[in-house]
Amino acid sequence: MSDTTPASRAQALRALLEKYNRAYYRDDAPLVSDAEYDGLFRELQALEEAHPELLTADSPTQRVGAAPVEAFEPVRHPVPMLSLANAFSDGDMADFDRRVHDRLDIDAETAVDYIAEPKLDGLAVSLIYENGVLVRGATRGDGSTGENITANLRTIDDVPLRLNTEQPPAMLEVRGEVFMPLAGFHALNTRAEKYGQKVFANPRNAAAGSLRLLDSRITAKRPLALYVYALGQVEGVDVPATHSATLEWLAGLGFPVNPEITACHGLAACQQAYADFAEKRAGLAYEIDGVVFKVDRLDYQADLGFVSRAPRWAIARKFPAEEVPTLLESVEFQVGRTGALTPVARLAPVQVGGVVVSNATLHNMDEVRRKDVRVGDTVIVRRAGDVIPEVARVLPELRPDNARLIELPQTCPECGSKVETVEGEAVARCSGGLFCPAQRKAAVLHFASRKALDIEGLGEKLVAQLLEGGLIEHVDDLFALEPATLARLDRMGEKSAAKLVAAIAKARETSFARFIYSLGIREVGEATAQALAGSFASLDELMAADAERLEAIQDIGPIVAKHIVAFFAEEHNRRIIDNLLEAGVHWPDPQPAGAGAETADDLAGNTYVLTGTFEGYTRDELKARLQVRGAKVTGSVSKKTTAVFAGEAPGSKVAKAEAAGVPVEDQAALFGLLAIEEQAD
Ligand code: 9MJ
Repeated sequence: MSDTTPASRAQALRALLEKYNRAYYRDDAPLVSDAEYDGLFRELQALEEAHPELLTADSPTQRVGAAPVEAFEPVRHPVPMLSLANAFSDGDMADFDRRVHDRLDIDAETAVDYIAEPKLDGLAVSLIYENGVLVRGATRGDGSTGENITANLRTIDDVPLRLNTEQPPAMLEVRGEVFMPLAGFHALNTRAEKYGQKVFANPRNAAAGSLRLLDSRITAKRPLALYVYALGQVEGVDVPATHSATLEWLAGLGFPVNPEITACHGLAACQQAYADFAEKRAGLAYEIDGVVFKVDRLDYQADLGFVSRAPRWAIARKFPAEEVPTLLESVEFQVGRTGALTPVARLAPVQVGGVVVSNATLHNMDEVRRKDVRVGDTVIVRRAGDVIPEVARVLPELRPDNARLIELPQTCPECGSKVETVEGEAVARCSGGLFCPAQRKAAVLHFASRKALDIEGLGEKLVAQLLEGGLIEHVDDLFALEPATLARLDRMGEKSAAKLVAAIAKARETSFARFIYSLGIREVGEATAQALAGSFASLDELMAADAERLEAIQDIGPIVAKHIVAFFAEEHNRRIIDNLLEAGVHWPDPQPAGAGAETADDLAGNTYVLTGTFEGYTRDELKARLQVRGAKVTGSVSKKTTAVFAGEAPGSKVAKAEAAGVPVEDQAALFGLLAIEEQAD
């Protein structure tokens, strides 16, 4: 696929990582996220491990950081300031714990005590106190030589200028992280924007940039904070026997120690602490990018020692990266329900946001061209939260000579029909309509999906078998399926066949809105289907509506109206609808006009949050019902939230609402508002 050799790849990676390093360390202006850097760094490390002849002395893998800039005086660290090895999974943590046991010769059943610390994303600093007085403050630099930034560090309120003790040690070096809490960061950027000054990309840059200003009067105005977490060189005092006792001792001397730090007895407690911090993360006043675990006993730490870049007694468990580089191996075009062709990237599998991703959407050809994506490229894959993975951008520096342009096929890859593109529209479509098996399959899957008729067990493989075997042609044929016919299918026993038939039978009883949604009319999503169901007394009335009548409904514009009219004008669609009704698909009569105020804007100006599960309705359905009436429904609680509706097993949003003084209401209140009768079953 690519004429990249390991040697040329290693060289390209080294050059790119050097460039990123300079931007990060020297200019405080990172070009890429840490996760992106880490991904490329690990690729280079793996290449060098597999091909040791490729390793060069100046490879970025052989260095801790970058050389210091010249403006500040270089200072040598009496004890090297090392970085931390990373863990990305429970498995990595278990390996770490096992290595600790093995090296210390502790049997597997005996739990080791660890300390879990939020991993701050700021700038590591060293503070040296002679006879209790701050004499020098420095950055980490490359680990052995940093920059003397004493004047700047003195301006930070959290940095003690004198130790809080009558008997100070002759020499005490304390290490920690200077960071910028989020509130200060946002305020700083707001002000910078107002005065046309430099806006920082993230709190880490802002902290680093502020600490390395040549004029400490400006640093003094920056909202910087400090948490300490380690000792360096110490003379003239006995230090405590454990890391936790050291932190307490440091707190007593006047240093700020993060109150979130917790003790973990054994591996399982560490895994739990990680999960707890992941949950807490969004509520913290500062950014963290993981959790650092340290062996508590300092004698154990001394026995464990160091390996190349990092101590063996500590590990940083990183939160899953949401943007990661990987190789784009090929592109295929997927045909959707409406015939739309979506370019899908087939990728070398990578962990993104905690799951393995090997496919990502490229959206459409306009996006492919705008991002200049080519087969053979190293691309950045992004997956934030629950969203589907996408190719965010390309790393052009790593493009091999034989990278291939991506071209839209002239004919549908599924049915061979002509592919049509409409001037001014990004989407290309297969013109085959329901002749195209991919469109038919997608239509059946949509009909059976959770938000439509919700037929449990009718998945992709089964639908493909039903269509290919000629057992169904369209959605209405589902209701005629017999258990005996189904039982003959691959991987389908009598029991599961009977279950599927029962699930199909159950789907006959539905709601007007779900039925409209299930038809798969272009541009008619759940909210539009709800709006339509609320605006028409019957299906006949909806089917007879012209564009003008439809456009009178809130949120329905001329394009959607046109698609609706065209759908019901199609003879074939009317026949399928007749067949569905004949097969017994039904729903309760709509509310008498006026009762539900369905099309009124009576909830405009209100913002609601839904959490937990509600009887008989998905959160999306309820959200649509609120939206139709003008309300806003959001995913997170803020002071602007009118109320939080909490169903069964609600999440942390209830606590957030209570803390913010936002009213919390129950299912009955929500159903009352929406005029939904609570069901007896
Ligand atoms: C951060 N960044 O929060 C360490 N760190 O300990 C914490 N970094 C560290 N500890 C030894 N909490 C080397 C680095």
